[in-house]
Amino acid sequence: MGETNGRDRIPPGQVVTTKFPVLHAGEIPRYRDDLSDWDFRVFGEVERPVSLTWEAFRRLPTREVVVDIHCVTRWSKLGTRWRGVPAARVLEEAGVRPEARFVLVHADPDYTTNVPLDDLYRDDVLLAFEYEGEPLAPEHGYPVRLLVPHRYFWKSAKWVRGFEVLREDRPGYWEVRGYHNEADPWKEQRYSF
Ligand SMILES: Nc1nc2c(c(=O)[nH]1)N[C@H]1C(S)=C(S)[C@@H](COP(=O)(O)O)O[C@H]1N2
Ligand SMILES: [Mo]
Repeated sequence: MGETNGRDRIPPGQVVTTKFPVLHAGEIPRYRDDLSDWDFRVFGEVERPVSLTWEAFRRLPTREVVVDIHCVTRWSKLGTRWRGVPAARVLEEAGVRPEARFVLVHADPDYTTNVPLDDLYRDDVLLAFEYEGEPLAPEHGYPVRLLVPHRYFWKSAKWVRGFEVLREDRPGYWEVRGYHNEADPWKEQRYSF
């Protein structure tokens, strides 16, 4: 699938790779085998702040998506297959307040990235736990990463641990360091300077 009609699937300035580069700041986090030290929190502008255990998270309905991903360092990967819980589903657990507009995504180790709340209601935005039919590799975000395929890949936080629901936008780790707030690959929104 990936390579057919590849041309119009490649945003400006990107090069297709069949490899899967690994990029992150800090060390790969390690979790207990039973993931008893893992949870997923939804907090901030919500009716019922929640903290989902691994078991509770895995009871939620899942979906599979096949999407193209685009890294700001200029590689794109076509037709990647992921399974996960729709991000919208965990927001539903917490009940988002009507004033909310943005989400600061929290991840290990001390990583954050910001997205508009509406992004998380898209069908292909997942809290992904499988890549190509296998659990995520530690270096790609095991046990769970956010997948936001319509924005540059730094918004797809690996080792994701929570959504902080906000009324006002708050820039994340790379966004305060000069990466573009919107990160739309089709508009080449790479940096803010
Ligand atoms: N927790 C965490 N997630 C992260 C990062 C990070 O430093 N920490 N880096 C981001 C960046 S800059 C990129 S390009 C992608 C890389 O994902 P990959 O290593 O699976 O290709 O992860 C994103 N998610
Ligand atoms: Mo990146």
